[in-house]
Parts: sequence; structure tokens; C-alpha cells
Amino acid sequence: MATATVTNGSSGPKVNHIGLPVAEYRGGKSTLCAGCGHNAISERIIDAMFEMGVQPERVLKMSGIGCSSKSPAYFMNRAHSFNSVHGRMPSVTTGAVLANSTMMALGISGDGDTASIGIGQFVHLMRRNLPMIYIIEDNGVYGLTKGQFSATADIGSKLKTGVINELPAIDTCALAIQLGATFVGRSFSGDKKQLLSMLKAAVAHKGTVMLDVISPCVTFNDHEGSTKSYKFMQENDEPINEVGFVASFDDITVDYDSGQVYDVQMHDGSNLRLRKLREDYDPTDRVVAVRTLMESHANDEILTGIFYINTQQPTFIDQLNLVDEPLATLPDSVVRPPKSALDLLMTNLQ
Ligand SMILES: Cc1ncc(C[n+]2csc(CCOP(=O)(O)OP(=O)(O)O)c2C)c(N)n1
Ligand code: SF4
Ligand SMILES: [Mg+2]
Repeated sequence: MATATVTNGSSGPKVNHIGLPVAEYRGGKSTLCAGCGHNAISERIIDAMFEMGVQPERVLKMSGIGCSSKSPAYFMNRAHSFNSVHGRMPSVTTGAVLANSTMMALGISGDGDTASIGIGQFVHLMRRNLPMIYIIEDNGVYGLTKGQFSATADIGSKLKTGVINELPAIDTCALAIQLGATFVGRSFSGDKKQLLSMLKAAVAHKGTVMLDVISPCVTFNDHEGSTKSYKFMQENDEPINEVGFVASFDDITVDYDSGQVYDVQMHDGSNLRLRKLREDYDPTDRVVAVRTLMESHANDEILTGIFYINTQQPTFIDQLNLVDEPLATLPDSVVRPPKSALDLLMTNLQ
């Protein structure tokens, strides 16, 4: 795997290709429980942004409400941050990206924030292919409000109190693919290598990236009978492909057996290499992706990897044909209709 780091002289810290050390990508000290999967995801985001050489000030960290939605405070202090209302991160992010589409939006949500209260906003966001990275830190419970089942909890899974979930889970990946997201995958907070590669590829993608990351809640959902625990994931995680990523500024050649790899050219010149672990799986075919996910539920498998990718779909910004200059920085003289235009409008309404 390529790393984008070079040393800053003989004694200085390693810096990335824009000259920043990893310390510039860190955030505040986490107040989440020790061992919470969300902390591991923050660490991987720091690594991915550092290795990709993303300018921190160009990033919008967006979130809703929940332990997961608090985690943007624990990475990238130099980025802009907006902690919105429970389940409303999609609409706030849509507004922010429309106001300035030159920024990179990174939305952090929880399974409750997304699949329970926020499901209406989520489905409309996925239809639009808004350029953003949407991460669900998925622990199957409402961690912040003491561990009630969320809508991603698997049928038959058990709460600490012994309560059994009798409702089928919403598969946010299948839903996102069906609705139009153009880069969809699932990972596990405990799988450093897979998650880092997926996040780096996500940075390179132009369109909506939706990553559901299983992220165990050590306080309320890490016991026997849970399907979102560390033990369950370690035993049941079934990667569908091996995710390799070579950034455009890395000069690394990797040999693979021909026929074993899906090579995806990303917009920024990076290369995403998906080594097939299932003979017939085509990550560019939506129907295959949704069917595979549906079948995995019937077989009690927890599939991870990149399920679907489409680099050809126009983004919401392309569809709206927005001017290149961010709307947020256009002067009033351009965005405000003059009195004569308003008068004409009023006349036409009479
Ligand atoms: C409008 C509204 N309804 C309910 C709540 C209470 N509440 C806060 S966080 C939360 C659930 C969080 O669960 P999730 O998004 O899965 O995040 P986690 O804490 O598990 O990371 C709820 C129901 C709220 N803050 N606002
Ligand atoms: S309650 Fe659960 S989700 Fe919240 S910080 Fe603790 S371990 Fe993480
Ligand atoms: Mg949760």
C-alpha cells in the first residue's frame, strides 16, 4: 500500500505532500468511552486526510446528534465544523455544499441519526449525488441515550437487558445504492487497513460516498447476542473485495493476476483496485450489488468492502449547472436582483 509521506529533513516529523505533519490533522482529546469504535474511525480519518494531503481548512466536518456526531471534535481541528440537529445533517450539508462547492464535505452520523430520525433526509440526499463523504458510525444502538435499539439492529440481536429485536434491520448500503449514491461500502472500525483504503478512495471520489462503518459501542452493545460487537465482527466479517488505493501523486506499481482485479480510475487520477474475493462480483453493477446484500442477510453474513462504484454519474453541482465561483462569495450586486427586475416580476404577477 502506498503512503504519501516524506520526511521533513533528517530530524523533523514526517510531512505529507502538502508539507503538513500528521499533528495538523488531529483534533481535541476524545470524551467518548475508551474502546468505542468511533474513536478508531476518527484515527483512520486523520490518517486518510494526512496521507491524501487534504488541506484541513478546505474540509467541512458536518454531523447530527449522538456520540458519533460528537466525534468531528476529535479530528482535524483546523477544519470547519457544524454540529447540527438530530437527523438533519444531510440538509445542512446540502446547503453548505451548494453555498461553496469548492469545499470537501465530510458528514459523520450515527445509525440512529441516519436510519431512525434522519431517514427522510438520508434518502433524499442519496438521490442527489451531492459531492460529500457520508459516514455512518454504526453500533446498532442509540449510544448517547443509553443503548436503545436503532433501525440498523439485526433481527434477533439482543440488548444487554435481554430484550430481543424483532424488527428487520434497514441496510443503509442497499438503500443508498438503490437510491443513487455512487460509492457505497461497509467496513469495520477494527479493520484498520480496509477502512483506511476506503477512506482514501472516498476522498478521491466525485459524488456521494456512503460508508457504513460497524463501530461497536463498548458500553451498551458489545455483549454476547449482539451482532455489532467486536467479537461478532471479528468472527463474521466477510470482505467481498480487497480494497487497494494508489493516490495520483504516488508512483507505485502493484502487480495483480490479470482477471482478479477491478481497476477503477478516479477523477483525480488516483487508482482504486478492488481485488475480487468473490468470483462473480461486479462492483459497477447496482442490481448485482443490491441482490448480493439482500442474499447476505438471508445467509447471516456481514459483508464488507466496496459494494458499488460509479464514477460517471454527474454530481448535484453538475446537474444544477452552478457558476464556478462559490455562491457564498459572489457579491450582492450579482446575487441580488435589482429593483427593476423585482418591479417587472410584480407587474407580471398582476
Ligand atoms: C430531535 C431529537 N430527538 C431525540 C434526541 C435524543 N437523542 C440524542 S442522540 C440520540 C440517538 C443517537 O444514536 P446514534 O445516532 O446511533 O448515535 P450513537 O450515540 O449511537 O453514536 C437520540 C435519540 C435529540 N437529541 N433530538
Ligand atoms: S456510549 Fe457507546 S457509542 Fe457512546 S461513547 Fe460510549 S461506547 Fe461509544
Ligand atoms: Mg448508534
